[in-house]
Parts: sequence; structure tokens; C-alpha cells
Amino acid sequence: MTWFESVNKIKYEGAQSKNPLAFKFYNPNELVNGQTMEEYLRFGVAYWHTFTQDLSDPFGAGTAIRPWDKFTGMDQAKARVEASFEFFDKLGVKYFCFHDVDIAPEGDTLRESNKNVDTIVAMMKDYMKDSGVKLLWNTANNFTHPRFVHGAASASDANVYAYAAAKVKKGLEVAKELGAENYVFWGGREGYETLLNTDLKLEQDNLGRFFHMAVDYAKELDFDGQFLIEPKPKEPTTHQYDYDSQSAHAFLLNYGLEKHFKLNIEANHATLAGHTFEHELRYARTNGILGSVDANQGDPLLGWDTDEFPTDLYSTTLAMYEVIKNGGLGKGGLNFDAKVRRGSFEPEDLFYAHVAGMDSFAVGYKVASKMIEDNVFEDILADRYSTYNEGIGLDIVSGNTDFKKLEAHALDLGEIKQKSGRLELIKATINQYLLQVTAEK
Ligand code: XUL
Ligand code: CO
Repeated sequence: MTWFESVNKIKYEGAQSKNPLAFKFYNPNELVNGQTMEEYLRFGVAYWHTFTQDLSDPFGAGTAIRPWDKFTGMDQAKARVEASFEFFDKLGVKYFCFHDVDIAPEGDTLRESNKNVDTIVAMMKDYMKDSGVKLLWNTANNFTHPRFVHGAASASDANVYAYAAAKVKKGLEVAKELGAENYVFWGGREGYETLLNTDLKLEQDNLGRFFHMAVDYAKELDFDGQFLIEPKPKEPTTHQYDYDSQSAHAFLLNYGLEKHFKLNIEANHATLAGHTFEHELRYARTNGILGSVDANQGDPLLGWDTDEFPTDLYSTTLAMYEVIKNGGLGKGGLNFDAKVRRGSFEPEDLFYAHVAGMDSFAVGYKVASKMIEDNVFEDILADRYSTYNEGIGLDIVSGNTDFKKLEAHALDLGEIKQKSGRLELIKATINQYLLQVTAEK
């Protein structure tokens, strides 16, 4: 039985290929900086976007044509597992990610839902063993069901809090069972709509307690995966507690959780927060908390999370610069938290979309590697901040000065000669690297 009959294994054919079902830039076995692209890029497929959702939006019904939709319930869930591993194999992707509700239908009670999850997890375990495909991360969906209308780990009702905890407990057991490399917390309902009915302090304290209990339970299970918080500023709630990497970091520090968590940075969440993708990555990296990436892109003309497949080479280049400077992503990876457009409803579109995303990150990786090899940004920064290498600048960065000494230095300085920021030259240089590297055979 095959689920994607019209598609064969996707191969690398090079930049000149006209075959839409071939990689133009992602060459899994090509060595970049001494590691193969496949080893380094650690691409992951998001189960929810690719196998579960139907492409409906708030104004229109689902459009997706999915061969497994001829089934329902557990039969459909099992068909999805078969189809997904065929998809991973044909695409050559080694990781995937899921929420509990993506893989198995919910029952009338949590006990029943867990039973369904167990059946699918057992099936996945066999498929993972046979294929070598691994679980990058799993998570609990504590946001879709109406019970989470007022939050989950920050709920106004203690019973909902307990329910959310029970789902995460199960999620950690699944993570352990499947050898997940990470466990993700995206707080979809952890935030609030209005302060008029919200006890912000209690909700945040409860969220802190929740994360500590998760850490404790992981220890008890001997689960050694990395814990990740995924910041997002809004949608669904107006004020999300994990607004961006900086506020998530402050939260971790506030509640003594900084040793146990890193961040999963998503491109579209960054832009919703009014930041660039690379800003979020840079903040996380320079604070030692860059854990993993949800690789997608937003639509700058729309104010919501469009979760598009990444095709912007400028963005993938600057993102991969941060990843390389981070020394790679360790246990993390590049998860395509991205969905095909509602109008791209055919099964083949799932392949075109992933090929586009993988090629875009491969280009970003190669261009960023070359720029790092040539010290492009390093030289720019060294020159721009050179006054900190000697004299008063060196005193400042070595903590060897105070306001009186700085005043003594400043009083008779007169006019300070500034240097140009050279922004247009820098952008032209990036373009040059992009064009050169993509032109190489
Ligand atoms: C929502 C989002 C989630 C998380 C996992 O915007 O990004 O899919 O990645 O819950
Ligand atoms: Co995400």
C-alpha cells in the first residue's frame, strides 16, 4: 500500500534541475564545515500541519485532499502513521514532531484518550525502529479543547490546571517511550484577554509551579530530553506570558527554571512580536538558551500566524548564521511548523512545500557558512566596536571605570568622529554571497 503513489524518493539534482520533485540545493550527503547537511540541519516534519489538519480557516471549510481521510477515528489515525513514515522516507527527513491530539482521537475521558495515544505510540515505535526516523519533540495540545478556554497551566480553574498537568505527564511518558530528543511547551492559552478578570501574579506563579513539576517528573522518568519553551506574543490570547525570547528568559530566571529550559524559536512568532527571526535567535543564542527552531515564515502584510513554508533566502541565511554561531542546535532541529496554503490542497503540495523549505535552509546554511568563513560580519563588528579595544573603551568592557573617570574622559573630548554604519554596503554584500553561493555547482 502506498499513500503517495505519484511521488518517488526525492533526490538531489542540483541547481539546474527542472524536476519539481528534486532538491536543487539540499544535498544530504554534502559536507559543509565537516558535517553532512543531513546531520547538521536536522529537519523535522510537523505532524499536525502535514497529516492532521484539513486547511480550514475561520471563514472557510477544509480543502485538503488527503488519502487517509477515507477512514475515521482510530483507523484514520493508523493510516496517518503509515502515510507519515512513507512521507518521511520519500523526503529523506529524519525527525518529526507532534501534539497528543494530532496522532490519536480524543475519547470521552482522559483515560480513553490516553489509551488511543498508547495504541498509536506503539505503532509509531515500530515504524521508528524500522526507518531510523526519530522524534524531535512532542507536546500536549492544551489549547484547542473548550476546557482550556480560560487557560491551562495558568487556568482560573484548578480542575483545568490538573487536567493540563495530567496531559503533560502523559506527554512526558510518551517522550520517554519514543526517545524524544526534546519536549516542547507552547503556552497557547497561557496568557489573558483582559486584566479586568485576571490575577496575573497567581497565574504566572502557577505556571512556574507547573514547569517545576514537569522538571521533577522528567527526572523521575529518567527522561533526558531537552525542555523547550516556545515564545509567541499573541494569538490566541491578547497577552501571552511567553511574549518573546527576552520575556520567556525573564520568566525562567524569575522562577529558577533557567537551568532546565531552552527556547524553541519560531520565525512567524518573532515577526508577530515585532522582531525579526534573527533577533529572537540572537537573543536566545547570546543568553545560552537557543534550543531549537520552528522553521516557517509569516506574511508581513497580515497580522496573524500564517505558518508559511520558509522560502525567504535572506531570512534563512541570517537564521543559519545564528545557528552556526550557536555551534549548531544540539538536540534541537529545524521543525517545519508550516502549512501549505489553503489553495495548495493536493497531496503533492506537501512535498513541494517541504522541498522548498529544505532547499531554502540549505541555501541559508551554505551562504552563512561562507560568510562566517570569510569573517564578513565579524570584521564589520570588529571595526564598528574597535574603540572598546583600548583606552577608555577597554576600561569600560573590563569593568575598570566609573562615572567620575568617564566624565573626566568626556569633558574635553570636543566633537566625536563617528563611523558610517555602511548598511547598504552590508546588504549588497549579503546579496553578493547569496548569488555567488547559489550559482556554484
Ligand atoms: C502555534 C505553534 C505550535 C507549537 C506547538 O503557533 O507554533 O504549533 O509549535 O504547540
Ligand atoms: Co511552533
